[in-house]
Parts: sequence; C-alpha cells; structure tokens
Amino acid sequence: MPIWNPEIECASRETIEAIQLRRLKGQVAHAYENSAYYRDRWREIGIEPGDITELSDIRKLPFTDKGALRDTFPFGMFAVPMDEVARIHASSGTTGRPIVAGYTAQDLDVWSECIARVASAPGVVKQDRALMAFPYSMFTGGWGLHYGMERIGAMMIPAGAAGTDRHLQIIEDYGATVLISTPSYAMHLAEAGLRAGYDWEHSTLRIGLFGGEPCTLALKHEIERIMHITCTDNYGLTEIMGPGVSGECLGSRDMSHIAEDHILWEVVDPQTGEPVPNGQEGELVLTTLTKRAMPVFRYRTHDLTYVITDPCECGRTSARMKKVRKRTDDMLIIRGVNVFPSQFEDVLADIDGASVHYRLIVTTENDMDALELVLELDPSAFSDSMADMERFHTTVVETIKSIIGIRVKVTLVEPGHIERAIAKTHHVIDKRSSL
Ligand code: DLL
Repeated sequence: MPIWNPEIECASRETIEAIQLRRLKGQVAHAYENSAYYRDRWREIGIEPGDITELSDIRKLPFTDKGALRDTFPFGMFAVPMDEVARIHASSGTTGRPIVAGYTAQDLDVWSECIARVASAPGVVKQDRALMAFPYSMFTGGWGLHYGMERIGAMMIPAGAAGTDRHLQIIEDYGATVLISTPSYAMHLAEAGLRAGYDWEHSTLRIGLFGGEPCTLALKHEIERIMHITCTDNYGLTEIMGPGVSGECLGSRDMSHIAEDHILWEVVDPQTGEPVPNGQEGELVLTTLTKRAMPVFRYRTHDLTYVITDPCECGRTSARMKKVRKRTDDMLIIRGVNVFPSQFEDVLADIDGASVHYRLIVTTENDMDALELVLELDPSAFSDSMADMERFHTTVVETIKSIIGIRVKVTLVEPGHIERAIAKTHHVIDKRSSL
C-alpha cells in the first residue's frame, strides 16, 4: 500500500524526536507570545519558554481540559489575530458551551496532509471517487476529510447527510469507490442496501474510511463482509485537529499510527496524571506541535489507550495507539464492579446469534447503578420457538456473568428493532440523572 509521506511516516525515532523537540519549543514560544491565556497560566507557575529544553520538559506544563476551552469560549484560546483565522469548527458535546477549534490557512494545510496519510493507508489514490456521508457542518469529520481527500487528488462527491436512499443511488450513479462515515452509519447503509436488494458484491465501493466513534473489530468485519470492502477506523478530536490525529494501516488492524510530527502524545495514569510506562494503558494526553491558530498543550482526551513505538509491518515507524474503546468517563460501577461498555461488545462478539446492535440502559436501584442490556438478535438466530429463544437468553446472561462478573437484565429484541444512528452512536442510555 502507498505511504503518503514516507520521509516522515518512516523516519527513525531520533529524527522524529528531533523534529518534535524543535517544534515543541516553537509552539511554546508562539503560545507564550501570542496567547494571554497560556502566558498568564505559565507565569503563575513560573514557566518560561526557555524552560523547555528536552521533550520530557512537556511535563513542566500544566494539563488543559475541556473546561478551559469552555471557559474561554469562543476565541479565548486563539493565538493569532482573528483575520488570520481561516476556519472554525465546533463540537457540541451533550452539555455546556461548544468546544471551538480555529485554523489558519497553514493549519488547514497541515490537516489535509494528515488526512492524506490516513486515507492512503488503506489504499486511497487519485483515481478514487469518494462519497462523503459525514455531514458538512461544524463537525470536523466532513470538511476535514473532504480537503484531505482532495489533497490526494481523489474526486469528492459531497453528499453529506443526504440519507441512505440517496447514498445508495450516488454509489451506483457515480461509481463511488470510497465511503466516508461513522462505522455505525456504514453498517446502517450496508443493511439498508441489503433490504433494497443492492448488490454489494458487484458494487464499485472498495474502501471505507471510518471514524468519530469507537469501532469494534466485530463491527468492522461485519461491514467488510456485507459491503465487500476494506475499512479503516481513524481517530481524532476537535480540540487537537479533528480526524487525522491517527489512522489505521493494513498491517496491525487494531492500532492507529499517530501523526507524530504534528502531535506529541503522552499516556498518563488518569488518577495521578503521572506517565505510565510505554505500552501500558492510560489516558491519552495530546499536545499540538504546529498549530498556529489554537495551540493546545497537554490536552486530557479522557480516551483510554496504550502506545507502542516499535516499527510496524506496514513500514511506518510512527508510534501506534491501540484503538480507543473506552473513556475515563464511561466507566460504570455496577454493584461494586467497574465495567466499561466495550467489555459487553467483546463478550457479544463471541456469542453466535448476537448482532452488533445493542444498548445498555443504566438506572439506579437501591442507590446503585443497575444495568439492562437490550440486544438485537442476528437474523440467523431469530426463531419462533420459545425454547430456542430462552436458551439463547440464558447463554447471554451466563456468558456475561462468567466473563464480566455481573448479572445483568438481558432483553432480546428482533432484528432491526434498535434505532440506527446517522452520526455517532450512543450505546449507553443513562437514566440515572432523571431519577
Ligand atoms: O469525532 C473527529 C473525527 C471525525 C475523527 C471523523 C474521525 C473521523 P469529536 O467530535 O471532537 O471529533 O470527538 C472526539 O470521539 O475523544 C473519542 O472519544 C471519539 N473518537 C473519535 N474517533 C474515534 C475512533 C471527532 N476512531 C472523540 N475510535 C474522541 C474511538 C473515537 N473513538
């Protein structure tokens, strides 16, 4: 598979670290000179740009979190005059003010470069025709990937949130070869196509570029199986850039290469904020190295992962982060046991007849979290026989009990019952706050 920028993506660790250090110093100086927010904060704790002499000095700087971005809404973290800001994006989240990200023309250029790398990894080339199914909105997914794909020279089909019927028609009419969307939307489109009698096997579509939400291997394989395509899952967040922070290659399909020349990564213990050894799971903390409009230092992503730096079989040497499946803030405590929704996905992936569609409903019972799993049956497992259904139900309850260690209420529903999300899927429905 082509590597977009081998000089950087395959550079030695020494080269990468030298680039990172030079850029980190530049980024700190830029923020100190041009952002009152950072200058004031660093002065309070006696930090000056000259204190950064090696990469580990990053730890002298304080963490930044969502709260800081909300408090300075909308432009308080910008470090360039407003007439140099070429674009803004925002992520709404569920509560409070949106998180705003700003980009200069140079930042947009870097962003497109990072997307071009991610898209090249599964083999996107100039001859491709890409159906954009992310909305063109304040969300970074649509515009970010659009311009990165144009950097490769691919033809963009800017459908946005046109709906499944239109998307199917567009694939057929214009011979789309790449689908860009969340994995849940891709699954939704795959199923809608099957219902409409669409012949995925002979469709022109060959690659899926997904991201924006966790994607299980089971879900990815299911989409690949139905649509007869190769999919990669790509990670990013508005605060740092949007998509393009890291991307899956076809070498190690459960890891994503980080754009290390533009982003410095750390993995810390979420409780103490102290670094964890390489390869050990913790919270991902990111620092921008080249952002002009809105530099961000030591951003607490809340995403849990681990990072390794040994070279990958795809030829890239850039550090790889394990796919993000859990966040520090999605842990549930059920009768004293700490559980993440992703654990249920892993258990269900190994049960024949369980589909990839599920919801976890959290309520409070006797002052503790109580959990119900609503699980959609795979069409192959659906049966009119009560005895068969009861047997399947018992298997699900008992497997969860033996692997995760808790007994949950399991409700089985027929295929198609669970609503499909057009954008990010929220698997957990938390009813606790309303009780
Ligand atoms: O979701 C950026 C993006 C758009 C990435 C399109 C890839 C494709 P936000 O809306 O700010 O940005 O959400 C960022 O979503 O901290 C993760 O928790 C989660 N997330 C994003 N991509 C992935 C992924 C975009 N591939 C938050 N796997 C992040 C797991 C993901 N989680």
